[in-house]
Amino acid sequence: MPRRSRIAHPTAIALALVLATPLTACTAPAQNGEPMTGIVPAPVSADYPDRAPFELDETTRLVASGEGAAGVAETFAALARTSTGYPLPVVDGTDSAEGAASDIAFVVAAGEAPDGAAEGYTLESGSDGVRLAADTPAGLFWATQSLRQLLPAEIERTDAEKAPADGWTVPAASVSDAPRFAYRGSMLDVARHFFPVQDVLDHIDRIALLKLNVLHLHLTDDQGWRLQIDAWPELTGIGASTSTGGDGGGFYTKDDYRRIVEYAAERFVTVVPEVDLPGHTNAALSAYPELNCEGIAPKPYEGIEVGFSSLCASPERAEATDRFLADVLGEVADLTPGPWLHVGGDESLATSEADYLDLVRRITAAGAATGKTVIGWHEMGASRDLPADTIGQYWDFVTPRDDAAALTTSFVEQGGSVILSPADVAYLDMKYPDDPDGPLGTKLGQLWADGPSTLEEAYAWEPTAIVPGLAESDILGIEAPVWTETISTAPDLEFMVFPRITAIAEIAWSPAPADGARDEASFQARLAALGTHLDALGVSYRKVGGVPWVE
Ligand code: TNX
Repeated sequence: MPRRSRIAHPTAIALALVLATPLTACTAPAQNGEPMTGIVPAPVSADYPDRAPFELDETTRLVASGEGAAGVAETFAALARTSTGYPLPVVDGTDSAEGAASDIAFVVAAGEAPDGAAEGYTLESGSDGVRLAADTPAGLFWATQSLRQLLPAEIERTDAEKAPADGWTVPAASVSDAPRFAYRGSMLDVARHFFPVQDVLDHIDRIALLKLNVLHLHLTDDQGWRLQIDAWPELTGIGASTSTGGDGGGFYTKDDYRRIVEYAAERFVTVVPEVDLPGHTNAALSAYPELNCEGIAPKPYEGIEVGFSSLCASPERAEATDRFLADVLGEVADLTPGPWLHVGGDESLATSEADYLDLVRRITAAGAATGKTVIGWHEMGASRDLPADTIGQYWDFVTPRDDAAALTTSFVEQGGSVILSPADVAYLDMKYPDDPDGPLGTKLGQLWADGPSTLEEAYAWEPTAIVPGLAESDILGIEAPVWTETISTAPDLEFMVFPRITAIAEIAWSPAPADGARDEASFQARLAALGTHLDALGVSYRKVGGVPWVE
């Protein structure tokens, strides 16, 4: 086969930056002892032998073997066929011995993942082919995300007119990988501003590239109710008509929502729906007078205050409130194949302490009655009546203030676990620092969580060092929320989310650094390579300082 010239394309330049392999070395150069790769989040181990690369060409076949492998290969093919224009047939490789040098093998089989890790995988590439292997389809899918990042950035292009890469090569590589945490989340607030289905699908594709496996959708808040509920039609009839800033409303029909869940599942992303209760409920209260203690519906709300609304705990409203809880949480759970149901519980400042404890007991019981494992923001740890396994989501700072740490350990004491979202480093709606193209001084972003917030801060924290007494095994995972009071368009969302979410993804996936210090230079170099993929995807990320972005 004629060798195509490998003229530098942006990814090649970026990879050259990070790989820059001396001719005599058998692995890529180490920086502070860590091998450099083009993959974000950093794999557990990755070697780049000084061997000829793999060349994907018009004869390449995707050879699938094992349960679920063909589906993963098809998802990869859908991306790569568009950009390469090659047929890339998915063929059954169960009985074939040797693949061709131009083939990519997709293997699901017991014993393939390092240490049997459920989401682990191996990736081998070179002039004799590519082999992706895992114990589970999920692991195999994460292998394809690494492959995606090792290919030229043009692999992401969906506009066929754009020039193809000068050679669809993958450097010779040997990767062995598995995640640190099982729950690696991105939270999107679709309540303060509504985001149409396509924006959510795009977001899912981008977080999957980073091996994040949870999309938490904050579906309800004071400013809007965003999911059709058949038993309570005015939740969307009235409650979905508004948003923050008077920017109009919107909601997902059940079919819309199923489409999101299905698209996510194809990318091994679990959707966690959140119905925020008992505070953050003005949209619901405005739709149904009987949910209010006074029996009078408040006006819809379009501001950015928090902590002024509450479900009613009084016995006169118990029938309506409990029916509301059972209907809403039941219908949401029915739309949810995943194991988790988030019931909020944060900032219920208009609820007395006694009422809060009563309502949390009823809310979490109604959540657990659906068969799902309940998640709540850390304030819910004030209750000692939580269903077993209830998960607390910590949103205070890297250094806990007030009683945030005690409220969080309460979940573990009651048999549950914890998701960490320290606001000062993991809230992606915090402003970036001021610089010529930064949004300080614009309406984009907030400052309350010790903002502004940098990429370095998003990268520099260690999950086990936040809440004293929490063991690694008490931490289900970490999550980066983006609240959308100030964010109303997909480009603005992308600008706030990227690149800081890549730091959160690396903390969630990559091993804890042995000496406690993350290798920022390695991260920044790999992020520059990833930037070329984000460019090809059309993501309007912020080119923060300190990263050698490829122009
Ligand atoms: C806090 S922290 C909130 C949200 C706001 C966000 C803005 C938490 C669980 N709730 O209601 O949207 O700050 O950054």
